[in-house]
Amino acid sequence: MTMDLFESSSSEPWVEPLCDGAVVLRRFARADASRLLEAISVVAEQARFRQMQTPGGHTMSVAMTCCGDWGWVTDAGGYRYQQTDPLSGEPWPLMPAVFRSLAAKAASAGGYSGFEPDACLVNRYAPGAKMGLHQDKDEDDFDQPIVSVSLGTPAMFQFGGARRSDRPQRVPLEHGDVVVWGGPARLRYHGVLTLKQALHSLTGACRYNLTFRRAR
Ligand code: MD3
Ligand code: FE
Repeated sequence: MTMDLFESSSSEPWVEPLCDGAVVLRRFARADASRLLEAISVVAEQARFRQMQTPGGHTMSVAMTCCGDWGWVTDAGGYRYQQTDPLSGEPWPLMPAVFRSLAAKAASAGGYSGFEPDACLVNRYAPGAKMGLHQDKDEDDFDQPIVSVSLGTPAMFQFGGARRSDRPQRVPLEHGDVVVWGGPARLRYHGVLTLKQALHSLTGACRYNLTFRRAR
């Protein structure tokens, strides 16, 4: 096989710079995907997926759970991180080792060495679910990056500017793609368009997204 043919058929991850402070690590998590999905099941046995209420009283279409020292919640009282699952009153499940190591590996590859997340939000999208444009600003230190891992069916990510009114770019995200957001990209508006009907061999009709954060 020639080098050209070899390269064009390679399934090795590749890097796509998105903007100053953000990179997409295409397929970076594929080799770990089945272990990550198994770990999601273990987390969800202890803290089940739930559709939270926004402070305005709407039910989110995305189902969520959390693991690590801090979990992100929303209800009539607002958006916040807390150390216990409001459904059980128990601490959130421990962050699985495979989550921790992938997050650190990806952050390093994206230019942020020494990333030690204390929170992981696990989002589950069924067909029809979406996430409107928002900023992630409930964390204490915006100098810490966020690492996001997509698993399952493909989604169209929206990536805006510093203001909600800045017209967003569209970035397709598929199984195993990892995005590292830091520095000047950390507070940019972002969201996910309505998930289309599709099937993935490991997740069925669902898309999962893990976001690793340093909450405190
Ligand atoms: C850009 N999740 O959970 S991850 C979220 O696919 C969230 O479920 C989306 O936004 C999802 O808060 C998108 C990508 C992402 C995460 C954090 C960011 C993009 C970001 C922070 C700043 C800029
Ligand atoms: Fe977000």
